[in-house]
Amino acid sequence: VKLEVGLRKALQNNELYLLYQPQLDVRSSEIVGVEALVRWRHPERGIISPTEFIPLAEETGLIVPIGEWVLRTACNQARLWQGLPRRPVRMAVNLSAKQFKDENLSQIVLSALDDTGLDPKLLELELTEGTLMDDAMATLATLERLRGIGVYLSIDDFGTGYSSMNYLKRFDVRALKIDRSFISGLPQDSENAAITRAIIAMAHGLKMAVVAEGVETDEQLLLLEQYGCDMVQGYFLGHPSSADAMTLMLGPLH
Ligand code: G
Ligand code: G
Ligand code: MN
Ligand code: NA
Repeated sequence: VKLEVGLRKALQNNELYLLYQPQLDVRSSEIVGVEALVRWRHPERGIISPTEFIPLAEETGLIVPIGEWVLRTACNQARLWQGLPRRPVRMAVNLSAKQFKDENLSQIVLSALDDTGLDPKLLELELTEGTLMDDAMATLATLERLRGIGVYLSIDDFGTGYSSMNYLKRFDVRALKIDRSFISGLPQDSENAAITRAIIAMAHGLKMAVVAEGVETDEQLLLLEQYGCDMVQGYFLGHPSSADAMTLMLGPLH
């Protein structure tokens, strides 16, 4: 209860902030995207992880205003990076189920894009299998509206939920993010290797790109390159970092 009271005030007290983790294109080794990850600087308890407060935000409905703040802050940052003398980076934002089911979602996304001037194709919305499959008919309509805006859609934590292949082929989604639990045992774990290869083959067959999450070693990166994985994200490529640190990492291309 105490944490909930604090979370209600966290937004107005400026206690939330975003970190950004790079996503690299495997072939070019360039940073092609970043994922925004929220943190809470609690006045007494210090930094609180989203694994602790996002579920609370979901339960209380606070996820809607918090999610809107995340979206606007991330779009604003991406708009700044859009002006760098290099290829612009896509900004990935995690959407929770409550946000996805909010009837105002497309309005919220549109106004975040309009107010910041960010190119819609530079905004990626990450959805989980659970969010998408819960009410697949409603999902089809929502995805269509979001695709109409021109944003890039991806499925996060892929492989950990319950995806219907029948709907997967009908969802207009651009990328699958392989959950890090499948990557962590590579290259030794032959079962995870088989699953990873199968997800990559399926995604490519459906004309989707694949991002491997949780890449922590050069061996994993090499293996994923051999498997034809398109993009990688993880501590080996870069930890979640402040906007300033990420600006330095992005730098000019040449
Ligand atoms: O950054 P970290 O690995 O601690 O994130 C833990 C979990 O919190 C991940 O599942 C991540 O998707 C989720 N998360 C991080 N930032 C956000 C956010 O802005 N919105 C939502 N809904 N989830 C987030
Ligand atoms: O569920 P989602 O994929 O959005 O979660 C992203 C979370 O994964 C972030 O909180 C981030 O801190 C964490 N993360 C990112 N890279 C790595 C990694 O290489 N290893 C581990 N263990 N966690 C990672
Ligand atoms: Mn994510
Ligand atoms: Na994930």
